[in-house]
Amino acid sequence: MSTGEPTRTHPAWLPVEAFRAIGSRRTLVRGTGALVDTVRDEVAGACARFGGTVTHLPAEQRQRTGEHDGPYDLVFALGTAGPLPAGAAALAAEIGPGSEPDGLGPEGFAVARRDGVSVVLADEPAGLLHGLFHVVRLGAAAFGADIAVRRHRPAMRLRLVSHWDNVDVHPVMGQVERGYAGGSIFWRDGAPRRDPDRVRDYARLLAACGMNALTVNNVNVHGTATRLLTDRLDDVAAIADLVRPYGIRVHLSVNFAAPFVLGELPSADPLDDDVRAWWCKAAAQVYERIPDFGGFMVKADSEGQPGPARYGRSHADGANMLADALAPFGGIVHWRAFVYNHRQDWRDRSTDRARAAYDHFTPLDGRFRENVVLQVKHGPMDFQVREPVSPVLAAMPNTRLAVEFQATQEYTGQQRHVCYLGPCWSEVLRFAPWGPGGPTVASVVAGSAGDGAGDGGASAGGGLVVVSNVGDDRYWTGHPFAQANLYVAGRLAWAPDLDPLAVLDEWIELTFTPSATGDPELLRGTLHALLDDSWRTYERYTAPLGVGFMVAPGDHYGPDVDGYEYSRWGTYHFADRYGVGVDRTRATGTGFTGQYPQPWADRYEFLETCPDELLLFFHHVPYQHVLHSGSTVIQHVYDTRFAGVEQVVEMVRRWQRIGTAGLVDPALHARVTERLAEQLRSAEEWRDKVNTYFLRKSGVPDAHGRRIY
Ligand code: GCW
Repeated sequence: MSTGEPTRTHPAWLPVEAFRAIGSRRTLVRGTGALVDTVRDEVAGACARFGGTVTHLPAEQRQRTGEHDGPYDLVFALGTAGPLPAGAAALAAEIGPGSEPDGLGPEGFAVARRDGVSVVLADEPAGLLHGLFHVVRLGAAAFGADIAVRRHRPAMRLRLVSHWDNVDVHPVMGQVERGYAGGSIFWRDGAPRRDPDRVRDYARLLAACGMNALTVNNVNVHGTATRLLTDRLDDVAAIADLVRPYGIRVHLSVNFAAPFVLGELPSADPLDDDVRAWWCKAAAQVYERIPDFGGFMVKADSEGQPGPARYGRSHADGANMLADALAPFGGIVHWRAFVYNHRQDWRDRSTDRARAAYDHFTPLDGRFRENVVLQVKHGPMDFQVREPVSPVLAAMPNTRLAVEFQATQEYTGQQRHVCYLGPCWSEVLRFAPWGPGGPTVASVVAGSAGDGAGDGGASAGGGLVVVSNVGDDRYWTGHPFAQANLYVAGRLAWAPDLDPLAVLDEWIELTFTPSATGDPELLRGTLHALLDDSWRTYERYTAPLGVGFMVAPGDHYGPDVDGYEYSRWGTYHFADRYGVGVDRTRATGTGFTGQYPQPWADRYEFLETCPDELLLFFHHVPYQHVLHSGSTVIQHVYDTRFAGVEQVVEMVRRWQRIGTAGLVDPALHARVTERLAEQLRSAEEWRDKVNTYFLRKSGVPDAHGRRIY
């Protein structure tokens, strides 16, 4: 049956309905600047729809009297923009510039409501823009009871979406590497896609969840993509022009060997003067064309990408060369820490991929320039459904560190499965590597963890990077619910202490407007129930207890328990007839536990204190080992696989009720229904293959006698 899907792109978390409250009020916008114009235009668009009015008085217009008096329900004002209506002026004096020693910062804003006027103040235009979306999120509440003064500043300065979009279609990876939402919104078959509306809408969505930067191309840079830096720079500039009105800066993934690959120099040695000069010239050209360009992202000496090692140079040498080229213009190098031996011999038990990033990078702490950000995947392996936090994040006090998350669901169901990652990322950000009460990962990457001990610019922090899950699909993300992952990434980058389930509700509230006749509580409750625990549900039917992988090699979708067991990728579970798991202890294993500071170095080292959910990441144990939960490992494997599938069955059932009640757009309902059917099929396949594998290996039957093949 055809789903009869409309062709218009889904508005995600910015449907017109989300602007009803603003659009039906009288708004004054006070200030000058391109982003102030964006605020005005957004409000004007909403007013055209919902009958309100907007008055824009640029800062220069100080003298003209009367107009600023209103009456207004809502005032957006830059601190320096001149006279305000009486009520707003009083609030402005209280919360505006000068009320705090360090002001509101380049993107911060303050909000308050009193005597029937809501006021948003900022020092800079970007702050007003973020303030606008804050008011959108508040909805009607922005115009109800008084709101006490509250200042909002992003915890992280750099909040970047990394696109793994290829310019040319890659023969294996396609147009978007690990993309599960169709083609690229930027590129098609070697050329720009030229869909300006789409790119503008995207920038708007990113701004509305708190992001401020993106890369336009894959970290694996091949073919035409290498030339984005040189003769294809116009294509990058065109994207930058489209996203700039929403405060989004463009960054570029570059090929470390570009001068060599492009045939311009015989080498790409970072200590060679000609190479250094080449990069300086390239950077200068980029900034001439794109004055607010963000910087370079580099995957070097990793999975076949070229890097400084070829010339016997260190990652610091490589990163610093690029940093020096960008420094005069204020650009940043995002240098990825995802470096490991991808040609390992599985017979070699001494090499541990989990150790690699730490072993490569911690000796270089303090040697990176201030405008280098070391970008660290949140776990030591590779975006598995459950991993410990990467110890690198706690081991480089003199380096600006960024944490990298993966919204594209490579290992978490490829946007066919519902898997809301907010709780996973929140756990990472709240993790306290030095023990409870100490600094968290969020404070490390925000640059607020230190005691000033670091002198390498670490206090600036490297922020948060998320690998995009967006494509040219009508719903942006294939699975409409996968939108929530991009949304929560932005919200957590802005405010890492937010409760991910509250963010989920916020996303639901913005995105889904129940039909006038429907039951909004049923809709909201169902959506919440489908997503809130979906990450743990996915974990329950896939690889157990932190052991990871067990996916089909290549496309990484679906179960293949031994798929990577005898491969070169360093991702093993070591199951035999006695037990399973990777011994990463200092006592008898690879010593990885020693990369953590205390108390975790010991907590992970000993069975008595290792958390259940990571047991097989750190230990090889017999099947009859008893977990803290009281269950044996083997029984836990069976129980959770059965439970996980049951939960998916329940999800399907709940979603059917929503359809019968006609609570959502039928096309969206159909899309989710189709994906849930596949999730259920796949979850059953995982359950049966994993259970059967372990029954055959261990010979231990299920205590409840359920069907295992
Ligand atoms: O998880 C792996 C992916 C690769 C990806 C790599 C990386 C872009 O399988 O496709 O390459 O991570 O993060 O660089």
